[in-house]
Amino acid sequence: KDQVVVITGASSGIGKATTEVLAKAGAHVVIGARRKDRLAKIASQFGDNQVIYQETDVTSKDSVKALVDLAQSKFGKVDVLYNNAGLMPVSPLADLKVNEWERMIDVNIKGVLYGIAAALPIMIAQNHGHIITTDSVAGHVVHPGTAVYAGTKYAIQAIMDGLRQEQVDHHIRTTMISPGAVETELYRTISDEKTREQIKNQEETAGLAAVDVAHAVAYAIDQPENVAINEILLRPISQRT
Ligand code: NJP
Repeated sequence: KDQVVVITGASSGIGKATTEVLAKAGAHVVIGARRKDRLAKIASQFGDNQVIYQETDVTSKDSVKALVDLAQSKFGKVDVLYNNAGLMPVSPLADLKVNEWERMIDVNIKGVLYGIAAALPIMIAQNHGHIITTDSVAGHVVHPGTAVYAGTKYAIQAIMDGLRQEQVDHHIRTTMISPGAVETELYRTISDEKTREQIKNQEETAGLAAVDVAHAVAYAIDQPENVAINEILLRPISQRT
């Protein structure tokens, strides 16, 4: 398929796996993240110009716009934007890790808004598009320690449903991919060592593989144009909450 897909947070985990699944199926994939060496390695698995990359920091709206514009200038259209970059430095509110709260808001909420701002004018002009974001089971339930992280994912639920309702006339589909535990590097963003080890152990024994989530993304993209899969919620079978 000659679809053009832009993915943020593609240097590891879900973004990397999705890049590989979609590129293997024939899509042109434009990938961004801060770790350029990782992006280069992922792109090098594929033939000329199938996967292209650019160093991207989603906390900068210019940086996100430059990534989306690269797809448009290189391939002449943007069919799908997948806002996937995210951080999860969870901790109890009373620990007052205010800098980490701000980073989660900057990446998990503002980063997604910058993606929407970059892609929407292009998709409206095309009268066609698909905006996907990685939300979470944490966009539906909160636990002690996850208040701010869950808050960012709840916020995305509102933003994406607003986007959906506003853009029906321009045929822009929206999808939230909402996984439970996935075995990725996300735990490295947790500064509290005890919590990090707890979560890491849980994920190592029971998490989904990143490629399982990638297949959910591919499913949403592969639907006929009039079918909008607005959310896919998927947990490893052993995850209760
Ligand atoms: O984690 P990881 P995941 N600018 O750490 C990038 C959600 N989720 O795949 O910049 C640009 O392997 C970072 O790249 P780099 C989660 O909330 C996960 O699990 O090079 N990119 C890397 O590519 C998140 O939204 C689980 O460091 C930035 C990527 O983000 C999404 O899944 C459960 C960036 C993170 O990859 C992908 O995370 C769940 C920035 N400023 C939801 N900051 C789970 N793993 O259990 C970070 O419900 N990135």
